Amino acid sequence: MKKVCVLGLGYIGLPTASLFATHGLRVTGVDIDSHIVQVLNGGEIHIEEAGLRSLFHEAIVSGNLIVKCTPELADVFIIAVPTPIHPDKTADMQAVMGATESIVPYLQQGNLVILESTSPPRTTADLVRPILERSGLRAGQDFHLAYSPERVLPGQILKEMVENARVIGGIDRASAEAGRDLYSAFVKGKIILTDTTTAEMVKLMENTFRDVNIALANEFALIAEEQGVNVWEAIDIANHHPRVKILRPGPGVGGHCIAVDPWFLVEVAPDKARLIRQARLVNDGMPEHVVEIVQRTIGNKGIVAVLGLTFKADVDDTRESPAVEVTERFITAGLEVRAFDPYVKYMPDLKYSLVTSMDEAIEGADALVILVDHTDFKQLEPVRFTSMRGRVVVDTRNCLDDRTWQSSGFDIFRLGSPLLLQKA
Ligand code: SAJ
Repeated sequence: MKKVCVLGLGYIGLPTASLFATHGLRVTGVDIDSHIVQVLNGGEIHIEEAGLRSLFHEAIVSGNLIVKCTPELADVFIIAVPTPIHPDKTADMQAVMGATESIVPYLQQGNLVILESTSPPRTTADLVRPILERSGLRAGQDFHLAYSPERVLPGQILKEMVENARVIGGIDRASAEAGRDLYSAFVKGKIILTDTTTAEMVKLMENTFRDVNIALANEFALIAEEQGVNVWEAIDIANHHPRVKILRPGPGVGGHCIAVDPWFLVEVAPDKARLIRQARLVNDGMPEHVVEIVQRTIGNKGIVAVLGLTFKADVDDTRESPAVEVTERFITAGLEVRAFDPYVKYMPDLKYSLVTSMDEAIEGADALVILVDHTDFKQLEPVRFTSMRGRVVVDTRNCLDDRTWQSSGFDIFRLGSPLLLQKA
């Protein structure tokens, strides 16, 4: 039975380790954070993801998964650690370097090493390979080396990890094939083999494609506001064209992937990546725009009830969330904030109050601002909001029905909507 050592037990590493373990491989899950290791060894999980808890339990009960702080001898090493960005928007490769270095003492002839972390082009060949070769072993000759990015959608990780097509880039053909043999233990989607740098580019291109297209939707929203057009209606009509699929505008782009990955292309090709950089700036400008909308309605004084803090609908993840940024900007502008999100019970270091019910958030509020289109928020009825002091509602996600709210005496201001003009 093959033994796999998975380094990094976060949103990608933990499901990956659990899937291998429940498909008959012996797995050692490694995380340098002793708290995470302690939680996992206590039978709990430290992240929320549909189906993960039961899969992890199954893996532990099978006896195939153990969790510890340091690597050990194995046939395969998988690196699934975070690659955040520095404040200057360059990639922070510390975790990848640290994880790679930790493998070196355990690397043996015939091993396979796979990097899964999203990384700038050439990372596997130019950063990971030289570190591993400090062992005295040569990539391609003595051990296999591959890059295989994870492309799963938070909220659907387990399903997509199994069903999505998977790209595996090898330092040579044998490395790519070794990767394919490994992942075919649980991957049902097509497995496509290529070289390491192509696989790195593929991952970055996918997320950049989405970022640029969201930026386009956001730019349309800004133009529509000025032109007296409801961008949501316009997008809906345009999307009837067989070759047009415009995405949704919103308060910005969050999460640890789409708001980050395009910068890795800007970093390696600053002169070429002009559109990519501009798209990032458009999306990063949306939180400020939302604050301006609210300021145009109630000025810089008053209580704002914020609905939604996560980076997107129906997840509990607030990392790089534009909703959090908007809320912090309200505080800086002098507004008082009461925020409610059914998925978020606790956030450290808050400068505003995170309340535990919607009623608490709205009581006495001058404005209601919807920042996330959680399913729960799409059926909101105005009758529930009579305890507000004001009647201003700012909908940044096109959740509410204008007519219902207007006929109940509310002023609806929708991102990308002409109503903004009428009230200005
Ligand atoms: N968003 C919009 N408008 C849209 C779509 C999304 O404003 O029309 C916003 C969301 O609200 C959110 C952000 O974009 O703030 C990102 O959300 P997302 O659902 O587009 O993507 P993520 O970050 O959850 O997951 C992405 C996925 N990549 C692609 O769809 C190309 C996923 O497949 C990747 O595995 C993941 O990044 C990753 O880990 O890289």
